[in-house]
Amino acid sequence: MKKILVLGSGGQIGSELTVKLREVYGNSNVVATDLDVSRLTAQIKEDGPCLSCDATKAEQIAAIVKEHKIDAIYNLVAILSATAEKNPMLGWDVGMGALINCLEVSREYKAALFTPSSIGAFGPNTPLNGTPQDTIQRPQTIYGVTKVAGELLSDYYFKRFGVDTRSVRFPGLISYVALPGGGTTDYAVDIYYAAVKGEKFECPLAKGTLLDMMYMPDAIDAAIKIMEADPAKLIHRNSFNVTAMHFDPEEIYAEIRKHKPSFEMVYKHDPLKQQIADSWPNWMDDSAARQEWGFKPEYDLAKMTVDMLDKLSLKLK
Ligand code: VAH
Repeated sequence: MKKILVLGSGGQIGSELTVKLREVYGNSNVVATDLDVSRLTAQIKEDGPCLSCDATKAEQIAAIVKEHKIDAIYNLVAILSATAEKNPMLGWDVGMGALINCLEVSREYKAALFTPSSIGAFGPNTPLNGTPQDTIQRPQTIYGVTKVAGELLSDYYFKRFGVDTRSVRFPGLISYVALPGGGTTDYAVDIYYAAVKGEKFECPLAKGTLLDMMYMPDAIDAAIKIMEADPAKLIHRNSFNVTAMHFDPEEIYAEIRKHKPSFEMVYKHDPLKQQIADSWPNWMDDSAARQEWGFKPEYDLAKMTVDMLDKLSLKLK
């Protein structure tokens, strides 16, 4: 059975991806790591191997890959868009430092490597509606620059050294397990928490701000499915557009009010997040992912809203 290393198991994606990987490959075959292991959920700590790992230090990754005979690395280490914009060098050092280390270790130990990209890899002169798989990418955030650089480096390592690198451009991810941190799309998570807590929600993005979004279960399935895909069928590798829905604040607000009619939202503009969101696609064309490796999300806004409200009602009671 494959041995998997997850870098960033304490983050929004890692908290759920690690659990699902253990279901697929077996608890003892998935090594969960984070810079701060106290961030790991109790379930992840109990179910399988957990280690501290600073992904900006190549020797720490290499030691784990060697000792555990790792076949595939999921590199989830990044500083998200809005936070990185406040500290660009941190965003660059963490995002690119972790990636180049993973690429070199993968090359040396012949491990496959998954590193998520993002809609943040596009910029204001990218076609915003039906954003093509192959199109101009001139992002204006340091997060976006690291994602484009990451896509190019990952493709380079595949072509130059045969490293099995694969990636998807995630939209905004919505989940109830671990809170996101410092993302432009985080409002789409925070709004559900406010609704369940009975609080008025202050939306940082303006009415009409369309963004691609995905429920975390679909993101987790996509991350695993692409790594299990037949390499002979992959025309692209780094990185596939994937999306499940797109909406603006009014649409998610209206969907929640179907279940919580008294829920209130007001707008409290965040200029930085608005500027970032305005430079990202309204919605992407993800036909390449669907054709080359069978990407097929299960959740739309209505189905996600029912599940988010149910799960948060249990979590927050
Ligand atoms: C962010 N949630 O907002 C992340 C993501 C597509 C957005 O990369 O930075």
